Amino acid sequence: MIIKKFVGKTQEEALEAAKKELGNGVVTMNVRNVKKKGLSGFLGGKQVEVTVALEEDGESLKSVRRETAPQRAVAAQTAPDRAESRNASGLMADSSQNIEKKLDSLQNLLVNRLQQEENAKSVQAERGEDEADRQETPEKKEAQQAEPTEQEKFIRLLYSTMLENEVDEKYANQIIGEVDKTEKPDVPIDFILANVYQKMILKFNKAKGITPASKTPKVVFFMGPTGVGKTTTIAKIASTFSVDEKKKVALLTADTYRIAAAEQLRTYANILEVPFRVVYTPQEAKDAITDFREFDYIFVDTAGHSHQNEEQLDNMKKLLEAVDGTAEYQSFLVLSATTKYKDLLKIASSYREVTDYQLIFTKLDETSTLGNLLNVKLYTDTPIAFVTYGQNVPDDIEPFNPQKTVKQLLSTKH
Ligand SMILES: Nc1nc2c(ncn2[C@@H]2O[C@H](COP(=O)(O)OP(=O)(O)OP(=O)(O)O)[C@@H](O)[C@H]2O)c(=O)[nH]1
Ligand SMILES: [Mg+2]
Repeated sequence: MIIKKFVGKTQEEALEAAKKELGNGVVTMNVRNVKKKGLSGFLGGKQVEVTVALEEDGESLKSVRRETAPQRAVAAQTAPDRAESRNASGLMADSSQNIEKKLDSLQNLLVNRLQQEENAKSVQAERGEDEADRQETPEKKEAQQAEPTEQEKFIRLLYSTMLENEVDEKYANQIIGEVDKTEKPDVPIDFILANVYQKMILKFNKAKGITPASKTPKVVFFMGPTGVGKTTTIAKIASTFSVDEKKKVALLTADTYRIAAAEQLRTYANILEVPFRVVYTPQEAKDAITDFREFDYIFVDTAGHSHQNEEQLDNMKKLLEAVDGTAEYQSFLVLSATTKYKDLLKIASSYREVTDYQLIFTKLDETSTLGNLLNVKLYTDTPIAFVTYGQNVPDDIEPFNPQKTVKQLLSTKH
């Protein structure tokens, strides 16, 4: 694994430099704002620093082992000099030490827990020993030899932490299985953690998000079960695009099942001062899109469906077909992080029959386990574009941040 930092005026610029140097396979591990060096920094000049990782072909802990603990201690001592050196493209020298620092708190948590479990075990063992024969028996010796190594214990702990966070056993096994167990005896624990962390980030992949149309307008559909937060999410996104990015936005609702639903979106449209229209048929949707052809984005709210209702899913299909050919469109499946795993899979499958989509997860504030984000991503092979974490419009939404989520998936609540 190669870990490097790149700086640029924007995140995109830094990432571009990373891709130029390391290729398109780079994974963003961390993003932070940094002060510019020199006078411009003193005057408040800012830059964005992106830490990326690249997994080399066929890499496993085998290659990580090349750098053993004593070597890394030397690297740590020389790191300040290395961090200062830059090449012409603004690239900062490799500093895997820094990313380890980021993971430190996570590691401390996990190691503490490992320690606690060990202590509990040894107290139990001592109690047992008092009563049992203290003589060394062959069975005892064998048991001692089979004692797992620190690394094995740590991997087990990572695995059980994933399960605690409701990552499907199948996927947790897959991730842990990719960490080469046979080569681990003297691999430092922080490398195992960095490796698992990076593998999980890779699994999440990057969503395209909402992209501009080559020829305006871009029509964006939001679909999903009832009450997951479709309308609220549209309001949050519409606000970002129209207020922050100064784009021309129009809102449509095809949710004609409930009068209140249309009124809810109309209210948001009024606040944002953007046009709004209710469309009752696919043809009306088509006409509205033609009328709003000068707009950058048309966000379309749809009625909450039961994924078992064939007729409603069919109506959704007809709506998309009507738009196809009139304008470029994208679809988002809005799912609540509080929905049961099995139901999420059923919902994701039935909407897949309707169209391709990206995912939005809502109500992250209402659950303490985020395993389903990874589970549904891997089940659908569809990246997550946004997450929402509260009822506040427009604040409680952000583009999906895999780094943050993976840290949560590897964090223990004990
Ligand atoms: N806690 C929390 N509540 C949310 C979030 N997003 C939406 N809500 C709330 O969930 C409820 C339903 O939100 P709506 O936006 O009306 O959901 P919908 O999917 O449009 O619902 P239907 O149109 O009835 O299918 C509202 O009370 C929202 O404020 C979120 O991220 N966290
Ligand atoms: Mg709604």
